[in-house]
Amino acid sequence: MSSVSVLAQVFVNDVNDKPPVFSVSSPLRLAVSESTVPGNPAMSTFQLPVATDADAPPANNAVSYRLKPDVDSDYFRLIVTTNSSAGTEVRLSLVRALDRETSAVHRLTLVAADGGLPPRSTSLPIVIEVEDANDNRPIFDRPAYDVGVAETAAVGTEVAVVRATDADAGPNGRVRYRFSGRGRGRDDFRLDRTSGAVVVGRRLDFARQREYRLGVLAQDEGPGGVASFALLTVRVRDVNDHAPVVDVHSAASTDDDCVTVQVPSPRGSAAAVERSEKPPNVINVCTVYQKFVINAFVIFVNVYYFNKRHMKFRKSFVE
Ligand SMILES: [Ca+2]
Ligand SMILES: [Ca+2]
Ligand SMILES: [Ca+2]
Ligand SMILES: [Ca+2]
Repeated sequence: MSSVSVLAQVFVNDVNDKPPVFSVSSPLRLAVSESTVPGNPAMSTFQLPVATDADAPPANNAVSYRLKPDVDSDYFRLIVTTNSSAGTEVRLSLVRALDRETSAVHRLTLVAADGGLPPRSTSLPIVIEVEDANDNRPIFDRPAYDVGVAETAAVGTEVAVVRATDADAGPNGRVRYRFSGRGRGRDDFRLDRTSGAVVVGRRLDFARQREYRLGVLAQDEGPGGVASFALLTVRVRDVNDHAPVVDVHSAASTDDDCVTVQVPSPRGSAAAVERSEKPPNVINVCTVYQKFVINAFVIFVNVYYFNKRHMKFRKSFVE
C-alpha cells in the first residue's frame, strides 16, 4: 500500500471584520489659546492620533480620515498627509479665530474608516478647551457715577460702589480699582481696590469743597491689562452745622419798641431787620436779652435802645 502526499495550499481571503482603532483615551482633549492666529502652520496646527486596522491590505486596513460635519468644523480643518518616511500624519488646523468668551469649548468628531466593503469606521470625540487670553478690558456698569453725601458723614461712611466687569477668566478678569491722578481732593475719600466701595476718608466740609470730581480706574490683573476710566462726582450736602450769626449793625426799630430780626440761614449771612414784612426766619425782639431757638441753635440777643427809632443790638451770641 503506497501513501500519497498532497500539498494543499490554502488561501484565506481576508474579511473586513476589524474597524480602525485609535489607541488613545476617549475623548481626546486639546487645549488651544484663543489668541492662536489661524492659518499659521507652525502655531495653529495640532497633531491628532492615527488609527490602526488589523485587517489585510490593500483595502480592508486602508484608513482614511474625516471630520464629522458639525458646527464646530467651521473653526478647524483636517489635514492628512502620507509619505514613505513619516507614514500618515493627521493634523487639525485652526482656520478661524477662537473666542473663549463666546465659546469656551469646541467639540469635534474624528472619523477613521477603512476601505473595505462595506467599510468599517471608528469615531474619536475631540474636546477642544479654549484657553483664556487677556483680550477684554474691564467695563464699568455706567460711564459716570453721581452721588451725594452729607458733610457730616462720618469717616468710613460708604458713598458709592463703583463696579466694572471683565469678561476674561482668572487674573485676566479680576478687576482692581484705584483713583486716577485727576480730581481735586481725592484724599478726602478712600477707594477699596477690590470691592470698589468709596468711603469718606476724612471729615468733609461743604464750605471747603462742595463737589468732587474723581477719576476712577478699573484694571484687570492679567498681563498687558488696560485700565478703563469712569468719573465719580460726589456732591457734598450742606448740613445745619453752623450757628446763625446775627448782624448787630443791621438792626432797626419798629414802631412798638420792638425790633424785628431776620435770623439768617444757618450759614451765617447777615441778619436784616424788617419793619413791615415778616418772612420766614423773622423774629421780634421786644425785650432786652431775649432767647430764641432757631434751627436747633439757641440764640441770645441783647437789645440796646438808643431811642424809640434808633436802637442797636449790642451783642448776639449762640449756645
Ligand atoms: Ca478593517
Ligand atoms: Ca476673547
Ligand atoms: Ca481682561
Ligand atoms: Ca479672554
